[in-house]
Amino acid sequence: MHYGRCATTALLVAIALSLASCGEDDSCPETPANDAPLACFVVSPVEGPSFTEFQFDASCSQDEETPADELLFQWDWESDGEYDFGAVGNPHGAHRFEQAGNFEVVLQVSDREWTVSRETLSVVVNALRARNSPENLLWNLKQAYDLRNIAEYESLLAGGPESFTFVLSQADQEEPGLPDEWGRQTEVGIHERLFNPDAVPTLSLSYAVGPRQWDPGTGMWSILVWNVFLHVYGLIPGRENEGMREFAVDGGSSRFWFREEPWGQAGAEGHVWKIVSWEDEPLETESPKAGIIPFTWGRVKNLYRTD
Ligand SMILES: [Ca+2]
Ligand SMILES: [Ca+2]
Repeated sequence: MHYGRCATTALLVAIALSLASCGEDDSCPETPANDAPLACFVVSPVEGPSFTEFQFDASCSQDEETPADELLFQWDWESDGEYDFGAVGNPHGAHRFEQAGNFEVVLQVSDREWTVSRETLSVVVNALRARNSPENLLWNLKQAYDLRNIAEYESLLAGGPESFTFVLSQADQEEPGLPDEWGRQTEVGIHERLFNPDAVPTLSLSYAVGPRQWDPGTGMWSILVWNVFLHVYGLIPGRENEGMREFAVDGGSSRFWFREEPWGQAGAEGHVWKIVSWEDEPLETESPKAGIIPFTWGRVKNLYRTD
């Protein structure tokens, strides 16, 4: 590890230490240099909902002097400076993040001289949950609004075009021009426009989730969401000349029906739940805030229909 020259007075000592080549020209051989390892890893997936098990593979790491199975791999999942997991010779790590956010995962690779290198990769934990319960679907539905995540929204309704139906409330159906119901493609098309931040700069949704109820009529579970507050401020397709308009659902409620998919779709993760239909309930109270007209969820969404 040092590169000094032998002093002449040290020559005999050096010979006594059997450093035979440290001889006639008064110079010691250089101790072979130890290069730092190359820290390298891949992660899969790079993005996923909370509790996704991210798999980290550092087997692309290498070192000139230390065999791969003697390298030490240590992981700091959230780059707080404390290594959370590590082992000699095992380049594989796995971690689940409970909280949503962007995490910088740090890998430190040490060779047998304890020379280290680090590599950092980002993973994104989004606020979505595994679809293993109706309640999680309703959580994800709200997140799809918050994140304007049309892919998640569409996927939530992915029971198939025939199996998803949105039914308007009786009050809505009495409005001229409103259909009795619409299907998945209409629902998705509406949300492509609602989630467009250029057309709708302000969009917020909140609701309370009630208990599961078994509906023997349909053979499905249903859940009433209540205290629905949906606030939309934006341009309405076909009526852009009116400028930005403000619409809100203020204390509405809707009922969702769910179907549990059989084994196979979700593999080892368990059953997957899907939203089958969604029925708008009439507003029980008319409670208009100043400047905001109360609407049911369906009527607000109907503003963004273009078909
Ligand atoms: Ca090395
Ligand atoms: Ca840590």
